[in-house]
Amino acid sequence: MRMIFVTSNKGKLDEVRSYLSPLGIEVIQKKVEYPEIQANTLEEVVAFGVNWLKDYFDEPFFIDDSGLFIEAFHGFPGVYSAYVYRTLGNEGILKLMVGLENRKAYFKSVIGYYDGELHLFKGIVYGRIIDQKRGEHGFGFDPIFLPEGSTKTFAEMTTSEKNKISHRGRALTEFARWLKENLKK
Ligand code: ITT
Ligand code: NA
Repeated sequence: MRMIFVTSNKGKLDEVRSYLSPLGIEVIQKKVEYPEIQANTLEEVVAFGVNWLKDYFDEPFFIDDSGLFIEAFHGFPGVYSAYVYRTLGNEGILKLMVGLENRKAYFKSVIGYYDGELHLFKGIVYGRIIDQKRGEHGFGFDPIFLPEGSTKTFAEMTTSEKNKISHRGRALTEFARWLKENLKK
């Protein structure tokens, strides 16, 4: 089957394809800019986005909204992650964190799938922000994030290694499980 993924982020697309194509799902990218409201949670951002997009397609589609939540900053950048990545970038985050002992952070991903109604799938991965970038793979904040129990940053992992433990990989696991249950006729 084929499924529409609305995103402009190539890194997300690669991860989603790597996860779903072995399950027989062909992922079609659509770059439709949808409004990302300033909300308190990723779930609200996703719900608003899906609602805005739902009349745009005549077949099921999904979106992914993600964020990096840093404990010492009370969860910032969180829902503002895309803006902060564009403006401060990894170097900016590292500078803000110089001298901070509490390096704890987590990534969260919320997938919103629409098939006439909205279904949400979530994944979280805990870890820490290291003090220098490491690795060339992945995208976004991957070079500064060391997941719990790992010696490699996300940027030092292959896509499939990252998918096994990442926020998005976990959300995709939930999504795939749901599809398997609900698409069987
Ligand atoms: P869309 O078109 O799918 O909305 P986006 O890049 O705007 O793509 P988000 O709104 O979800 O995505 O913004 C999240 C920000 O966090 C963005 O700057 C990403 O680069 C970053 N990010 C999201 N997932 C990440 C991951 O798995 N690893 C590293 N950084 C990530
Ligand atoms: Na976005």
